[in-house]
Amino acid sequence: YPTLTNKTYVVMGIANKRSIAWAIAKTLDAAGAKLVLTYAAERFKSGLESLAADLNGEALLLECDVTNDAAIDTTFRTIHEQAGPIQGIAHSIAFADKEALRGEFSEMTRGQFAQALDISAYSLTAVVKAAKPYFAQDASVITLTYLGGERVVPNYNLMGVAKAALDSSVKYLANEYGPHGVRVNAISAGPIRTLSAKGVGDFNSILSELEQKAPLRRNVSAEEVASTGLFLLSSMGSGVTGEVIHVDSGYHIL
Ligand code: 0WD
Repeated sequence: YPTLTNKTYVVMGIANKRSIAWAIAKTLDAAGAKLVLTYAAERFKSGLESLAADLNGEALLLECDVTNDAAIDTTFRTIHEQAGPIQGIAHSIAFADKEALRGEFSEMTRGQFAQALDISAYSLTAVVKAAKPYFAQDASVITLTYLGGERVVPNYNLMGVAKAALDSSVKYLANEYGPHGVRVNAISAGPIRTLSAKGVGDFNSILSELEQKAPLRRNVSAEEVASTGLFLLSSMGSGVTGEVIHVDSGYHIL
């Protein structure tokens, strides 16, 4: 592992121990990083506190609802005050009404569309913008995306459109922030059983299809996603920006 001692990393989107963001936090912690963990709402706080107690380092825990610009600004100002320059951010946040993640794509409403795109795509730009004054030199940002944004995956529906917007945002942000020394990349994870995944209709079929057909003939773990995250967030990934790396047992090549 590269050494991240004394470097501050912000991990956003831990709902519980199954969250991909939690695997990323553990991996960064193992590499010696100073962690800031943000959670969406008060109800996640105590769960996160007990998870964070298992980390080697002492993490700073802050509430940050990404639908609220003032909350995002306050969060990043506080992070800078309490933890110094930000070396990296892992954005692992998405939301869509689960009624829009099954059945016919066009049955979704304008309101469901706006909410999903706001939380799952716009929030990345909102976060990067708020962090701009506080980035360390050679900072790195990652987000989590999914193949359903590149092509049709049954039931992924509205979230597919949100991921397409997210993937495109990664490219525009990478281009804008590159001259400031900030890299922006996405990891396209294979299906992993988490709270969010439960919202996707017939998620089990997506898992078994990958297991049967992907080159590696098995599903991926959150830890495998996290180690690619460590690569992108550390100096090991220093030449990489605007990229989507698939951690999906190779399924996307089919
Ligand atoms: O198969 C999977 N699990 C995959 C997930 C495959 C490929 C990509 N991903 C993506 C997801 O789309 C998401 O972007 O990975 C990211 C993390 O998802 P996860 O780890 O699978 O799911 P989960 O543990 O539920 O974390 C997502 C969290 C939310 O949890 P809830 O259950 O409350 O939706 O996103 C956060 C929240 O913690 N979140 C918010 N954070 C701040 N403000 C907000 C918000 N308004 N809304 C949701």
